[in-house]
Amino acid sequence: MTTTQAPTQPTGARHGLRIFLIWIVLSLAADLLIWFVWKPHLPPGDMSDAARHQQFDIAVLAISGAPVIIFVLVYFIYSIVVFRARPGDDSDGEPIYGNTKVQVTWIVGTTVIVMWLFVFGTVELVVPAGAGAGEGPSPIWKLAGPHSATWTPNSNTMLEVQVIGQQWTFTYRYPQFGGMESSELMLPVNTPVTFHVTSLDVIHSFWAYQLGVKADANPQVDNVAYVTPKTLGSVTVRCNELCGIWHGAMYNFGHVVPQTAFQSWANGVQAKEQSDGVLAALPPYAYTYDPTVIPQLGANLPKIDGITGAAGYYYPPEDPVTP
Ligand SMILES: [Cu+2]
Repeated sequence: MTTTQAPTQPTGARHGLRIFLIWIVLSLAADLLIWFVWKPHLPPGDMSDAARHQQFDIAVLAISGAPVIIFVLVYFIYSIVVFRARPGDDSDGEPIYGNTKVQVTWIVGTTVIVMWLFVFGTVELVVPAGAGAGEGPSPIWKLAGPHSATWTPNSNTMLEVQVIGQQWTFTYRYPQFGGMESSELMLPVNTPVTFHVTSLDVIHSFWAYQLGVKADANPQVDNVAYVTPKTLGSVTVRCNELCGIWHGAMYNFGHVVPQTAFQSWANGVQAKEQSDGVLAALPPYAYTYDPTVIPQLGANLPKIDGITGAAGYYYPPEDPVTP
C-alpha cells in the first residue's frame, strides 16, 4: 500500500457514525416539517373523515420516504467530500470483499422499509371504510350507523344519496326524501353518508374532491362509497373517467351545510317536485336504472343543438331526419 492515502482517511467506524448523525438530524427535521408544516396543506384537505384519512396516509408515506432520500443524498455528498481522490493520489481504491456489518445493515434496513410499507398499506386499505374492504359494489364491512327510511337532524342516521352519472352531468337522488332528485349535491355536516353511485349510460367516475371520495359510476352497478363530512363548505364534483366529448365539462358543485339547513332544503325540494309533478315523472327509486326502458325513449323529445344531455343527444328520437 502506498503511504499517501492512509493518513487522509479516518477509520470506517467514524464515517458510519458521522453519516448516521448527519442523517438522523436532517431526517428528524424533515419529518417534523412534513408533519407540522406540509400535512395541513396536502390534498385533498380535511373536509371529511375520508379526506383526513388520505391526508394522513400521504403524510405518513412522506415521513417514511424522506429519511431514505436524505440518506442517499447524505451518503452521496459525504462521499464526494470525504472520499474523493486527493491531488497526487493515483492509486486504485482498495478491493472490498464481504463486509458483514454493511450487508446485515442493508438487509435489515430494506426489509424493515418494505415490511413497514406492506403492513401500513394493507391496514389502511382494510380499515373501515378503506377502499379495500369497505366500499365498492358489495362492501365487506359496512359503515356503522343506524339506517332508516327517513332522515332527521341530530339522529346520526345514515343519509343515503344516490349519484347518477350520465353524459354529461351528475344528478343526486335522496331516497329518504321521497326519491327527489337534485342537480346540486347537498350534504349535512357530521352525518354518515352512503353514496350509491351508478350511471345511465357509459362509465363515469364520481369524484367529490374535497370529500376525498372517488367512485366509478358504471351502468347497472350500485357502487357504494362512504363519507362523513366534517366541516362546512363547498365541494367540487368532477367526472374522472373519460366519458365522451363533453367529459371535461362534466362537473358541478356540492355544499356541506348544517344538519337543520339540510333538512329544510331537502324537504323544500321534495315538496316542490311533488307539487310540480317532477317526482311522479321520475322512475321509482332503484339502485340502478335501465335507460333503454325509459317510457319516453323514442318519443318526440325536445332536441337542442349542442349539449342537451342524455335525453336529447345521447338518446335521439328514432328517426331524427324525418319530422
Ligand atoms: Cu363522465
